[in-house]
Amino acid sequence: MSINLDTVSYWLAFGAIGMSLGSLAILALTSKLRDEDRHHGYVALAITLVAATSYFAMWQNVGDITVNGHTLQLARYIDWTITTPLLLFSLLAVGLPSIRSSKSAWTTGGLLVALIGLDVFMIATGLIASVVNTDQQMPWYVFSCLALVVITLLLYNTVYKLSKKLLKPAASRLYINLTVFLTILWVAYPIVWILGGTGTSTITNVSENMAYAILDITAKVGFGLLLIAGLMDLTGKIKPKKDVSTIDASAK
Ligand code: RET
Repeated sequence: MSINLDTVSYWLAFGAIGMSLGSLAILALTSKLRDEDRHHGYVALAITLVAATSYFAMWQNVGDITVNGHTLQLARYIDWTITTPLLLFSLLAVGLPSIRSSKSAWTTGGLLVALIGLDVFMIATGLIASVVNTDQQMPWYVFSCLALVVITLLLYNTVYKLSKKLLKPAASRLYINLTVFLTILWVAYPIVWILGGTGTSTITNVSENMAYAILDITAKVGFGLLLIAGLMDLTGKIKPKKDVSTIDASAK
């Protein structure tokens, strides 16, 4: 069997295998977390399992449609609609105490709802930009980018400030490190979109699929592993009591 790096199918198979192996690694690490902290691992696992399935679907050309002369992979947009809200949930679950123990349950819940609402709006308007005629694309692309800007501002400003107020420094530091990691990757998506077949076709179809596969594996598997490792490190520093999660034990 020969492996040809210069095909779309290679990068889709790479994505499916990467997400599957990543899921196994996340499962193994989750089993090492305390019971009180396992929810973080389950969310990370849900993210990589959805992505593994989506890559398998794209590899099999399930959900491919032809728009303006190029192939649009609907499975990507379904994947992003499910996994990006889960990623935002993961971040907030590290950056803020649980609603039960928090003095500001409505603030936490409100921020989560606002972030997820903006995120679904970002993916939906991005999908509209991908299917309308070329001369109608720009406003939808701009709406989507604006949502990404507001999400980033909320994460760096509102959520981080609250995190510093409610949690000990070691915990809010973990939150901001993960936020920086994730937002740098997120900003690359609209760049790939505009360079790829959905936008200006500046890069080849193979490069576009390669870029998304590498970004997706880093943003999902890389993020999940960093989150779990960071949490284990925090547990060592905070030394939480039984039945109290590490993040709740980090509350000031
Ligand atoms: C689109 C196109 C329109 C403009 C913008 C986009 C943003 C997409 C993002 C996707 C993130 C995906 C992740 C996947 C998980 O691993 C829809 C490409 C702003 C930010 C993180």
